[in-house]
Parts: sequence; structure tokens; C-alpha cells
Amino acid sequence: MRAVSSLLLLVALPAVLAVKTEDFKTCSQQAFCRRGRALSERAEKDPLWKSPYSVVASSVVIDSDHASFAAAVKSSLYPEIKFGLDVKVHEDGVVRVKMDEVDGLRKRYDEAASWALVKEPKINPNIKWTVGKQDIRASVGGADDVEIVVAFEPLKVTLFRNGKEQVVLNGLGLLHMEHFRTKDAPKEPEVGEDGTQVVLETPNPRAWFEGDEEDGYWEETWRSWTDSKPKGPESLSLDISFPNHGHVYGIPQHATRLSLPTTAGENSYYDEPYRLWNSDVFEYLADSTMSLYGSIPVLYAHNAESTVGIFNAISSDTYIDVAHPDTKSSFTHWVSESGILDVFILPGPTPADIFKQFGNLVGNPALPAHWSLGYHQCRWNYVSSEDVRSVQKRFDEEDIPVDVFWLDIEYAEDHKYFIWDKKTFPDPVEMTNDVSANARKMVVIVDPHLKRVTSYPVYKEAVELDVLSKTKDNNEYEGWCWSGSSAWVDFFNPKSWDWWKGLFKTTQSKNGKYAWTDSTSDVHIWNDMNEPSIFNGPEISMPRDNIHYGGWEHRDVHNINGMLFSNQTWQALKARTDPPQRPFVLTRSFYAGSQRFGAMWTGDNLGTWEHMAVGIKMVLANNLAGFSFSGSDVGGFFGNPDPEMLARWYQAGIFSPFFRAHAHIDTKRREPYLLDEPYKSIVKDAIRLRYNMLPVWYTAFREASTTGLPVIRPHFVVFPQDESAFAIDDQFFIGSSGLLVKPVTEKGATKASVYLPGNQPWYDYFTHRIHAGASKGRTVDVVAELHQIPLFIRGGSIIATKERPRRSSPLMKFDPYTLRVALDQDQSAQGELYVDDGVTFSHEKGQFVWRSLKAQKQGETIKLSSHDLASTNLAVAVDGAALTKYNPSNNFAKTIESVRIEEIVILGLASKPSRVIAGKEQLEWDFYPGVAASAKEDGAPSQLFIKNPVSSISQDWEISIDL
Ligand code: NBV
Repeated sequence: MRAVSSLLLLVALPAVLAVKTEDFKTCSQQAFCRRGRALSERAEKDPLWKSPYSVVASSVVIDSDHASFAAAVKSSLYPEIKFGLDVKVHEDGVVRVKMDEVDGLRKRYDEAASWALVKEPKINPNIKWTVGKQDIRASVGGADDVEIVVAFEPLKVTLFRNGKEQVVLNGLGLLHMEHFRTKDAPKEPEVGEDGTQVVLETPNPRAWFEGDEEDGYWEETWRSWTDSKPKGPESLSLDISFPNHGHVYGIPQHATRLSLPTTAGENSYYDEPYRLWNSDVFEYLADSTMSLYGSIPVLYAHNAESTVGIFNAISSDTYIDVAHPDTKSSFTHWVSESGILDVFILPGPTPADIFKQFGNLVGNPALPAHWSLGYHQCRWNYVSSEDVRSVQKRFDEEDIPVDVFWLDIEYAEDHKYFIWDKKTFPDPVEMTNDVSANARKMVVIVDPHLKRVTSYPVYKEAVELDVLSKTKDNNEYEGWCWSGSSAWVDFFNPKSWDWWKGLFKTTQSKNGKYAWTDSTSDVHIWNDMNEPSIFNGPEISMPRDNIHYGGWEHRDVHNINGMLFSNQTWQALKARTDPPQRPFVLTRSFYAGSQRFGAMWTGDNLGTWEHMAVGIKMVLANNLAGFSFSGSDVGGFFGNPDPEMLARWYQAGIFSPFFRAHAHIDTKRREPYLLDEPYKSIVKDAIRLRYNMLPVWYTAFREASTTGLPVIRPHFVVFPQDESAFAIDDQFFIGSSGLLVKPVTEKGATKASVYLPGNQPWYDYFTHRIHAGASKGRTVDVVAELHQIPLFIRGGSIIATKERPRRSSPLMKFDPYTLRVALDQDQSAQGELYVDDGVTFSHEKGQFVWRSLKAQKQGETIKLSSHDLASTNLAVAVDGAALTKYNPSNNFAKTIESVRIEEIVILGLASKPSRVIAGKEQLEWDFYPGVAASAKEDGAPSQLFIKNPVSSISQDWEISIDL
């Protein structure tokens, strides 16, 4: 077991903390990756290199649906092996390219996409394929000239836009699908007449294509583990190029920059490829290509003209090399241990299109419960019910808002999840009710390892149901984890699903099976260790030759394993009440699709400035990959951050979609109320700012849940043509709000340098100081003393906030709003506000309020108004069942009818108003002269404060400001 010495952790970081790289395999320690890289090295050295794969032209069959065609593929090196190609065009222009071995000795794993996809994509019936001598092609775009061309010899798939290559598969000729074969008896070396070994003049090309000798085909030993590899070699190599795109983003999870640094080619930044193999990496590095807890095999490429992408639906161990031969092109090489070729080409061409296309495939993020956007207080561990109560009391005494208290593994007797340790938690329901009394929730951990004792009902029932993971010999798999000798539920087995649901019921079920009767529906769940993490397993996980439901090996499905666990937990919480409430499930391991089932965090980071900074990039990468509800442990999991670091970490943490403080069991307590001044007030102010801005976050989440647009967005997404900012990843935008933040992640910083893009003015969120618009963006230096956060509003935006501090977010429900109207150079601005009950699914039935907020100059008057957005945007009003009609005065809207706007602040007005009226009513206002939005110089802007202007947020209103 990996023991963590408490002594070690109390010493200053990072000197004593370092990842145990030797616990994890590098590319050169795995035969399939060695073979894959050897292939690319050969290709690079050989100017005549040509892919041996070709499409058999005479075999092309266009399907009656017109959207797809199938064809036979051959490799000149293995003419006896058959492959089948299948290409489909979806309704939204996405092109799916599939290739598999046909009539092989075995079946390759082909189910990754079925777990990731939210539904079978609709195909485009209007595609017209043209079959020529050398290729088959079809136009797939609308106004733009987008064409997909599949060249026959060698096989090459290219997506063109206006004749320019956007995405190319097998352009470098690195495609190789190792076919299934039988294990031959070892060959005797050929011996000549004179008894000496015969040396072939030219090595057999078949052999060197897969390496010079049979490298780790049938068995591989690494440290003390032997992988039996009964299926033999079955790896898949594929190059995916973006010849006209200089930046690539995506493939989380790695602790690295957003615009992915190179791993191959001359002077590459890293020498190891990016790896996707969900792993519990102890004390991971802040700058590395090592695999971490989750994998989303989606990659985007961007230039000033277009954004394109690919989703490679593969769930086995995968290494990805990235190279930029010049600043304008990107090449990637993917090598996976098993699985079919199943690549979705996302044609873009805008960032918004890409997110929509990816969302159409794997689903958009679930709209979270509103309370889960508040502050989460966690630690390993709050040790007793009394501890929980006293932590809550201290928050309330200091007036620090918090929505959720968390319990880590020590609540559970002998780490048997669902079973409270009654010595320390004698009254779990009462404790939860005490938390609920302040409109708060609890989140309690449920790990996937089950203690193997028959007195533990969860284990016993899993045995009886025969749903536990199996070894290669079909015996119950036993491994070591927190609970000692443990077993793991095989969530690939559908028989486990209903049973798992039953465990979370808070009332005893009739079938006599275990139900968590000493919990309440205010207890939500944290799924940790679901890579799965197994202390005595290879690379801290399950042996690759373990067998899952359906006969698949663990190697085939490893990266999906964690998603199935959090998916089933999500379904279980949803089934707990009738009508269902929105579940909150935090998962550490994830795959494409996990965003449909809750939130993730970046695992066990270190309390260092480097980790604080890279956490932002990791959360941004996750947002791009469709999983917006993400965050990092505020304060760092390991170590004891000094107060300055902690304060800065809170200031950064409030800007991540998921906001939770957490700490290792051996760290000193560091709840915000324990800090001395001025740190305590700084942290309190930061948390309060998060609460003020909850309307902004919730509105951004609505957009994410319906359009796939990320909740936090890097520059290239918001300003896709601004090349100078394509690599910026230390400042970002919140939804479509127009807010730009640059968290300070440097020790001792007193100022920050911020890039303000576009040509509109930017206003400091706090002081309202205006930074005049430049023609093409500008960099400004701003003060950033410890109590200051560089946060800006783009001219042209309207921000809705709630400014009254409360103990928890549900208590803010009826609080009035404040609007900040940051005018642009034309004296106009716009924004949005989305509100619903935050807990049920009634929003899917039209129970919500979705308003536009607008300021527009009409002659000498500025009209400020709000109107309903849903009636005219039914298709994107909510995720799930599309609305057919919407009633702006629905029952939910009525419940917030009395919620008013208590203040509107208008920044950058060109002149002092002569009057401000709503209908005939004169409103109360104050004007402070200053710089106008169109000014060419920086300074304090003019500010107009309007008091109590709107009596109901849920209804239409209009205010006229006569200049
Ligand atoms: O459950 C204990 C911890 C948890 O606090 C942490 O957040 C997880 O990432 N867990 C890992 C297990 C052990 C960590 C050393």
C-alpha cells in the first residue's frame, strides 16, 4: 500500500514531493507504443515512404441512405488480411470514418463510441458521392465548400474547405491496424549449409513494419506484473494532420499548456507522447504529458480562418505525439493498444460549430443543481458529526457563504462505503438535517472498491448477483485498496445497474436488498478512485487481461471504466426521489460523455504556485472537451499553503465552474475562518464575489447545457481571429457574459499584465475604470495587490448579479438583482439571464425564466429593456426534450415575480441624462461624469446609477435614458 508519511507532508513543498514516474509506463516501456513510434521513425527517414493500405476501388458500395459508403481495404504487406472501411456523413456535417478487420481471428473492441455517444447521430440523406478512379468524394458543407475525399491508393481521408486541407487521416502513412494472428511456435533461425546463421540482405518488410522482431506480442512483463495478452498484438496506429492549423488543443487530462506543446519533431518541448490511460498518479507533475485520471480523446485545431477537430472513439491505452514542423501546421500520431478505428471529423468552421458538433455526438453537460455552483468545503476528513456541525457553525459566525460540506472516506466503517462509522457519526441523518436546515447539502464519498467481507451487505449482494470484475481465469478479481482486500463491481454488466440504484434509496426496499436508509436525499455523492485505482495493481490499476462483461479485456475498456461508475451513481441519485431532483456526482475519472453525469476535479494537486497555475489550464482544457463542470482542489491537496497562496487560490477558484476547497488528511486545517487578517477578509470577499456572480455562472451553464459552448473559454474561442492570443491560457472568459479574468498565480505579485482583446473598451469590474478600446487589442498593466483580482467587463455587456451576502445560495432566491451595463462605443450593450428552480427537472418542461437584457441607442435616447428569449428560441431553450411552446408566465416565473432589480449601473454614457423614465414613471438616478465608452484614453468612466428601476425580473420592461 502506498503509505503517505505525515511527517513528509508537513515539510515545505515542493522539495520533498515528486511523482513516482517509475510507477507508470513510458512509451518505450510498452511494446505497442514502441512499435508505433518505430513506424513513424521509419516513415520519417524514408523519403519514399508510402502507406501500404489502399481501398479496393471495385468494392465501393454507396448505401441506400446516400450518407455512407463501405469499401474493402487491403494492406500490401498483408494481402491475405481483409479490412472494411465505412464512411458516414452526419446531418451536422460531421464525418465518421470507421475501419475494422473483417473475418479476423477475433473481434476488435468496437463499443467505445456506444458508451460515449449520447444517441445514434442522424445522417445527412442529401449527400452525393462521386466515385472516381482515384477517390470517392462528396460535398458535405452548406455555404462553404467543404468536401470529404477518400483517396484509394494509398488510403487517405481528407476534409477540405475551399480547397484547403483541414483534417487529413493517414496523410503521413502511419495507419496500421495490427491484425489478429495465431501464436506460432518460435521460429528456428535459418542455418546455412556451413552451419552459420543466414543473414537476409533486406529484412522482411512485413517484419520491420511492426518492428524488427516480434516485440511483446504475446506476453509482456513490467516490474512484477505479467500481462498475458491472450489476443496477441492488436494495436492501432493513425496519423491525423492539420496541415493548415498551427495550434492544437484538447485530449485532456494532462498537466500542460492549453495549446499543446510538441512531443515529436525537432526541438520538441517534451520527449514523451501525451498518454491517455486513466491513472491515479500520486503527486503528479505540473508540466508533463503523463496520463492522469481521465481521458477525452477529442482534439481541436485552430487558425484564424477555421476551427476543426476530431473525436477518436478509443478507450484503450493511447499515446499521442504532437509536432509542428512550422508555426502554421500540426501533425499528430495516435497509437492505441486495441480497438477499431472510429474517428469523427468535426468540420467546424467556427469554435461554436465545433462545440455544437462535439455536443451532438457525446451530449452537452447536464445543467447542474444551482446549489452545486456555490462553495464546497471539503477535507480528508471531517472526523465526526460534531466536527461537521462545528465547521458549519464557524462559517456562520464569520458570515462566509458555503453550500456544501463533504465527507471523505473516514466516515465509513472500515472503508465500507454506505456504512457509517457509528462511533464518530452516530446520527448521520440528524447531522445531515442540521446542514439542510441552512439550505445546505452534504456530499459523501462512495469509492468503487468493496471490502471483501461477507458481513458487508454491498459486497455480499454483488457476489450473489455475480457482478464483480473477473480475472483472466474468470475468478473474482481481488486487489488492495483503502478497504484492504477488495473487489470491484463490473459496471459494464447491466445486471449491476438496478442493484446499484437500489443502494442509494433512503427507504428500505421491498426486495430486502441493502438501501442507504441512514442517509437523506440531501446527501449527494463523490466517486473517487474510479480509474480504477488499485494499490497493488500494475500502474496502480487493474490488470489489462482482467475480463469484463461481454468478454472484453480490461485493456479494451479501461478509459471508460470511471464514466460507467459515475453514470450509474447519477442514475441512482436521480431515481432516489419522485419527482427526481438533479443529482450532484463528482467523479475523478472520466471519458467523453462523463459531462452528462456531473462534475470532475483535477485530483491530487500539490499546494504549489505551479499547480495553482496549471490547474487553470487543465480546467480550461476540460471545458473545451465538453466537460465544463470542473475545478481543482483550492489550496492544493498536498501540503500546507501559506496564507498568501491560499488567498490567491481562492481568488482563482471562484472562477472555476466547480469551486471546492480540499486538503489531504495530513495537512493542517485551513478552513477560511482559520485565517488571520487580512487573509480571512480577502478569502471571504472572494467567496462572496462567487455568490454575487452566481446568476452569471448559472446562465453560462444553461448555455453550455444547450449549445455545448464551454462555461469558461480561452481567447481563441471568443476571438477566433486574434492570432496573438491563440496560446494565451492564463486568462479566460466566463460564458458569453463578457467577463474576462486573469487570476494571479505568482507569489508576491502586486500587478498583473492583462491582454484586452478586440476593439471595444474594457471596464474594471470593481473600480469601473475604463481601458479604452484599441484597434486590435492591447496589453495593460493593472494593480493586483493581494486583495485585488484582475477582472474586466467588455464594453457591450450587461452583467446581472445578486449583491447581498447570505449563508448559502438557496437563501438568495428572492434577493434582488443588480445590473452592470458596460456600454460599447455605440452606446449599446447586451446580456442574458437564466433562472429556474435549480433543483428539479421542471425546466425541461418550460418552467424557467430566460431574459435578454439590452441597451440600445435610439436617437438621443438609450433604451434599456428586457424581453423573453425562450419563446423565440425554443430549440435551444433547454436541453433534453425540445420545447414546442413556452409560456413566459409559467408557474416558476410566478414564484419569482416579486424579484426586482435594485440597481442598474450604466458605465460609459456619452453625456449626462436629462431624465430617466420607465413608462411614465420618473426613476431615481445619480450621474457621475467621466470618460465615455468611445473615449480614446483610459480613466474613470461616467457612471449612471438608477435606483430600484424594475419591480419584476420575470417580466418585460423598458427604461428610457434621455440624453
Ligand atoms: O479519499 C481520500 C483521497 C481524497 O481525499 C482525494 O481527493 C482523492 O483524489 N483519495 C484521493 C485517496 C488517496 C489520496 C492519497
